[in-house]
Amino acid sequence: RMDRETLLARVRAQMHDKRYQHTLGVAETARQLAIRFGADPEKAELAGFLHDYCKCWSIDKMHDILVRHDLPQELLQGEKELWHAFAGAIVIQTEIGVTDPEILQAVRYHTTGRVGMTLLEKVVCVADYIEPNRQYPGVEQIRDLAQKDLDTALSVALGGTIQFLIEKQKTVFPLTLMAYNDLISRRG
Ligand code: DGI
Ligand code: FE
Ligand code: FE
Ligand code: FE
Repeated sequence: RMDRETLLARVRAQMHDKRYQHTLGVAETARQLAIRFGADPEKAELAGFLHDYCKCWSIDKMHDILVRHDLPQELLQGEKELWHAFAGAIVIQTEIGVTDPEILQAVRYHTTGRVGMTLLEKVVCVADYIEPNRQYPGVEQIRDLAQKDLDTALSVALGGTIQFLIEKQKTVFPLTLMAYNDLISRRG
């Protein structure tokens, strides 16, 4: 396993300063959420630190990765904003040496979510929505919910994203919609 200095420098080199500040915020927030809800804090912090590894990569560079790993056609034909999550899960294996499937899944699904998300996946996804540098209408409500109810925080967050996409007349990726429905339909 790569030493901490090298890991920090490697991630730092992939992105501009603002994105790195967000990355540090997600890592710390994910660690705190993991402690609160009983996930592994070390895994949460690492997944949070790596979640946007490819976010600032060029479309071409991400596209190359995705076609070489035969990902679903609907992903390649769809919204490019989603690519960094799927590319990231591949690239952190080869460039960082991450093998833990739980961490890889948390990175892969941090943007869209999916049906049957694990606790670690939820922690990273919610941390991405509420880390201290995030500012958008409704973020305070999601921060409050994340103090006690992770599933509700996540369903409100995904619901807000879906609403935002509809307002902008953008496509909603099937996984995003299915993740939202899954969380809502499981509510007791
Ligand atoms: O990478 P971040 O900016 O930290 O956050 P993210 O990975 O959660 O989301 C990146 C973008 O992806 C965000 O602007 C919203 C967009 N997005 C999320 N789900 C969908 C989506 N865009 C489309 N078109 N469809 C989706 O289902
Ligand atoms: Fe992201
Ligand atoms: Fe960027
Ligand atoms: Fe992010």
